[in-house]
Amino acid sequence: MIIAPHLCMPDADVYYYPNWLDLSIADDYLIQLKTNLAWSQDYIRIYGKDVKIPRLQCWMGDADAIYSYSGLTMQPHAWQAPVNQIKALCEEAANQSFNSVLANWYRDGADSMGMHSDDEPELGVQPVIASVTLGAERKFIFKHKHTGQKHELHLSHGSLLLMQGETQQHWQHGINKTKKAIGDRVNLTFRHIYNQA
Ligand SMILES: O=C(O)CCC(=O)C(=O)O
Ligand SMILES: [Mn+2]
Repeated sequence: MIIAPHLCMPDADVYYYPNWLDLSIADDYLIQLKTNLAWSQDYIRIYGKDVKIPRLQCWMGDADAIYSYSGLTMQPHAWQAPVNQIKALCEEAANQSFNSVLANWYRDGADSMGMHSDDEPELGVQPVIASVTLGAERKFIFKHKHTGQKHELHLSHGSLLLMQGETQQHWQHGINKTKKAIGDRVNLTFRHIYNQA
């Protein structure tokens, strides 16, 4: 089956490229990222309570790319290979420059990401977000903020998901926990932060 890269979703502009990376290169990237990134398990504030986020993460970028969400302010780690190599590939695919990336490590099916939009003010009005998957396939759920319409995708090893235009304004996205015995997954979401000094 051939999957068209542009997804058929109203009020959105989303492209999905499975097999975007050569699989042996994607295997190498996965090992390098798990070994070399400064992973931490951070806390966010939800309804006045500090809650451990259900995954590991690492914020990387230009020195002034500071990002805040849910009460957590992240200072960037300096760019390192192979993240900057993957960034260059994403910039070519998206035809846009990125100055930061949020790396997420889902250790198993118990790790997840709640439904949200990447719509913080520092991401600009119509953010372009390039999201690369390495490792276990996970179900990625889109939900329309007004109609409740859902669109599900299975993000595969070496794939690229591009979200742009009005997507963040009208849709939320997230990754649910699963009881299936699955391996781990590293995701890189490249962004451009505009609140630079
Ligand atoms: O892991 C994913 O595919 C989603 C990551 C995400 O939505 C984010 O970092 O904002
Ligand atoms: Mn997101």
